[in-house]
Amino acid sequence: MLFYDYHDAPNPRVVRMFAAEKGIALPLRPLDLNRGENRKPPYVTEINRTGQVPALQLDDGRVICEILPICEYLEELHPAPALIGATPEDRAEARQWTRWIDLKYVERMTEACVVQAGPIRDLYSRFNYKTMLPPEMWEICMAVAHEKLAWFDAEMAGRTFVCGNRLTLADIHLFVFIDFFEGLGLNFPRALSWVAGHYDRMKARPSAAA
Ligand SMILES: N[C@@H](CCC(=O)N[C@@H](CS)C(=O)NCC(=O)O)C(=O)O
Repeated sequence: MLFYDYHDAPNPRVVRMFAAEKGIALPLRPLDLNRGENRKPPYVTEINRTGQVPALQLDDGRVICEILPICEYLEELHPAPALIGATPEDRAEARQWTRWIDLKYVERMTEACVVQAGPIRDLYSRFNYKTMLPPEMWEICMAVAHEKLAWFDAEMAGRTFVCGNRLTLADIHLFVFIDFFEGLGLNFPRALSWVAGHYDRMKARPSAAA
C-alpha cells in the first residue's frame, strides 16, 4: 500500500488520523502541492484523475480516491477498533453524521470560503480553477457554514462524541477540518460550546499528531 499525501492538507490528515486511531502504519508518499505536483503527470494521469490528494494505491496497483471510501476500506481490513461501526446500525449512524458534517459544513467552508474566494485562492487559481469567486465572498460563505455548525452544535448537546459514547470517523472529519480552518484564522464561534469542547477533546488525542 502507498498513501499519496500532503502533510498540511486536511483531507489526507483525516485518513492519517483514522489510521493512527486504528494503529495502522500507512506508508506515505508526500506530494508537493505548492509546486502543483498533484496536477501533473504521472500523478494526475496514473493515480488520481482529479489531481487531488489523498489517494491510496493498493499492492495490486488499484487506486482508491476520496477520503471516505479510503477510510471505509481501512475499516474493512482492520475492523477493530470500529471507527465506523461494528453493526449495520452503528455504521449507518456514523455514515449519516459524517455525510451531514461533510455536506453542510466542510464542503461549504472549503469550496467557497477557503478555496475559491478565501485564504488559499491563489494556490488554486494557479493549478486548478479557471473561474473563481470574488474575494469578498468568503465572509458570506463562512457565515452560512457557521449557521450550519450552530445547528449541529445544538443537535449534539449531551454527547461526548458525535455518535454518543463511541469515537467515529464523524469526529475525526469534523475535528480535522475545524483545526485546518483555525490554522487559517477562520475561527469557529467559541459560543458553540459543544463544538468547542469536542475540538479540545479531539486535539488532546495522540492521533491528532498524525
Ligand atoms: N473529496 C476529496 C477532496 C480532496 C481535496 O480537496 N484535496 C485537496 C487537499 S485537502 C487537494 O488535493 N487540493 C489541491 C488541488 O485541488 O489542486 C476527498 O475526499 O479526497
